[in-house]
Amino acid sequence: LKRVADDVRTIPEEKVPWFPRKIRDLDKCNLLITKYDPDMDQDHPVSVYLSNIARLPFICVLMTLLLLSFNRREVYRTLRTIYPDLACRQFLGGLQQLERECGYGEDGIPQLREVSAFLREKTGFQLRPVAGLLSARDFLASLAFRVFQCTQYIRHASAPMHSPEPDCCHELLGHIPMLADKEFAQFSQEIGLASLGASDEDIERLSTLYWFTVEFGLCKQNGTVKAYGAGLLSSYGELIYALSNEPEYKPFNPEETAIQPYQDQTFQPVYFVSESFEDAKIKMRRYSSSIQRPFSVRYDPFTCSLEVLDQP
Ligand code: NLE
Ligand code: FE2
Repeated sequence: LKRVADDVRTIPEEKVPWFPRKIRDLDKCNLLITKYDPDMDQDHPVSVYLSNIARLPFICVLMTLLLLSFNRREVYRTLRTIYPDLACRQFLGGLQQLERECGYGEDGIPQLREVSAFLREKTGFQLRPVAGLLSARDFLASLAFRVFQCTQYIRHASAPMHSPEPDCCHELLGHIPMLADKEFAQFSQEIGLASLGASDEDIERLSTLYWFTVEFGLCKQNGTVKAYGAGLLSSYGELIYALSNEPEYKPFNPEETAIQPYQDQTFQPVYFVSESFEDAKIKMRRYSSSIQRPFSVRYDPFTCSLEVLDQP
């Protein structure tokens, strides 16, 4: 989610970039970023996804890595055995509920509608299918409305343990259990609210923060470091790596984290560790309130719309 440069949709006469005000406006937050030219790079997983899999309806087949050669049960089982040691408490709680209520499991085939209904009951988050990678601005904007835009395609069967792009395994295993947690849901929405109408530079910093928290965040729990980032929780390879002695750890500090360069092709060389969820939330809130905008926004959960105060 670092695709920032080419995704501004500024209305010429206005200084503030356009942003959605009603949940319905999210129909316009659909700017897709093409990172690979399918004509140039026929073998890249994205080309394969886009050429066939993404066109399927949202049959959210959990871990359908077995597409060609891989055993989905094996993957679910492998990840499932390391979760109790490496995943944070909130994730484990969410996953257990999803196993009970939404058909998560070695043989499970969770459906978008079911999982979305589950999340709405837990935290008010809902899922919305998206055909590919969204621009950072559009993706973050949807979080402001507690809408999570989910990819539908499935990772390339040749690399089941780590996919460079998000896919439905990543959404279902990495993000959904976390979004069932109230505090985490709030954290996610607040990043979204901070992004509305922000400058390109602020969007870049917020998406970097999103990257190192929601995607690759670590936090301390009972004196041990655990994973809460979805990019880790959906990748057996990187989850093991992130909690080994190999990578560098830095304390989560939004000012510093926001400008840390990152790449999205392989494991991260550095991870940011927060003292707790609460701590991350407080620091993030402080950071967000320092972002300069000529107005402020308040979300009205009854109408699923924003009140914009002190408009220019
Ligand atoms: N590396 C993750 C995975 O293999 O599931 C996806 C990361 C998406 C940002
Ligand atoms: Fe993600």
